[in-house]
Amino acid sequence: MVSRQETARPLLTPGEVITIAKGGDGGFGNMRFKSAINRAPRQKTPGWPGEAKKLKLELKVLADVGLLGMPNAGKSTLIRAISAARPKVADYPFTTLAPNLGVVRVDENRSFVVADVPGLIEGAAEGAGLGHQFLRHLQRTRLLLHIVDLAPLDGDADPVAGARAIVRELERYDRALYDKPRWLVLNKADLIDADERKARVAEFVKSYRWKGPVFTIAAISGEGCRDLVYAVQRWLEAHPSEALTA
Ligand SMILES: Nc1nc2c(ncn2[C@@H]2O[C@H](COP(=O)(O)OP(=O)(O)OP(=O)(O)O)[C@@H](O)[C@H]2O)c(=O)[nH]1
Ligand SMILES: [Mg+2]
Repeated sequence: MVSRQETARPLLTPGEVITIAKGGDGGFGNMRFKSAINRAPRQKTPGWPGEAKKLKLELKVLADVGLLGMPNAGKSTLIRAISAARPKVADYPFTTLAPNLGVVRVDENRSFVVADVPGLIEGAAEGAGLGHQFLRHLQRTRLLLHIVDLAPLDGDADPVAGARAIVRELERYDRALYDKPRWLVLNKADLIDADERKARVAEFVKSYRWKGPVFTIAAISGEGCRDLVYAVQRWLEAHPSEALTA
């Protein structure tokens, strides 16, 4: 048997109905054979079977903004700080095992949705850590926030190398995801002395060779989060979502 893999179209609106497999046909019954000389026909045709297909259904969450980062970077802490979502936060990697959505209410009439996904590590494409299976949930977002722990507890950890590794994984997984607008969010600023912060941020940006938007926050206390949230909302309003495709 020839196995054929095809991608069905996405279901994007509630209640949407599509035909995936055509139903069978019952064939002709005796009425069809009735005539003046054959008033009580006993003929029929057997009909034809319907199509049978094996389907793999995939759920992709819909969010405006996706959080991307290494385990422990503070993604779940950030979503707790800016929305009513209450994902678990803990000081060990891979606390988040499934995506969480949070609605960020900027004011009475304006809000956006953020998706917190499990952390990503180098080698995810080969299945390291939780692999990159959750990255598909970022495919429908419009803006990615790359959360980086600026003050890792492990003094030998290099945040710049870590940030590069994540972006490499992103590129390997899906070029379109890599090309999405991405902002750098440097977290855990509270762990750095106030008079050192500016220099540490500048040093990071320079060695990471980052030219895009950068925000410094302490998700744990909410410091800097308001500016970030307002900037995101403004950006989303300036870049209305295009029609959704697969
Ligand atoms: N000091 C400080 N600690 C923080 C900050 N943000 C997060 N943390 C701590 O960092 C640890 C990891 O935070 P999480 O929010 O669980 O990190 P995560 O990125 O969601 O991690 P995974 O779900 O494992 O990918 C927790 O102990 C948090 O309390 C911050 O701004 N400052
Ligand atoms: Mg988490």
